[in-house]
Amino acid sequence: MRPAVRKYHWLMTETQLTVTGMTCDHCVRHVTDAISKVAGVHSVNVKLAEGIAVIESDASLDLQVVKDAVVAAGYSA
Ligand SMILES: [Cu+2]
Repeated sequence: MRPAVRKYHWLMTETQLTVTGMTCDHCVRHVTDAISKVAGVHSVNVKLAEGIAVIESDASLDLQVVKDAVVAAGYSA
């Protein structure tokens, strides 16, 4: 693995966001799609039972933009 790749990985940040209003896997897909489109997001794992989204992103992620995306999709964050 090249040094540039490792350095990139060190900058990754994991953020947990509480998401309310999800009732089924369809909702999970909506929220996942919405958060995935936010700049800086690398991966997102939405957990229906816990009502959270675990987001792996650049350190520069703007959490307010993520929350706005969730609200725009029809849920609350
Ligand atoms: Cu649903």
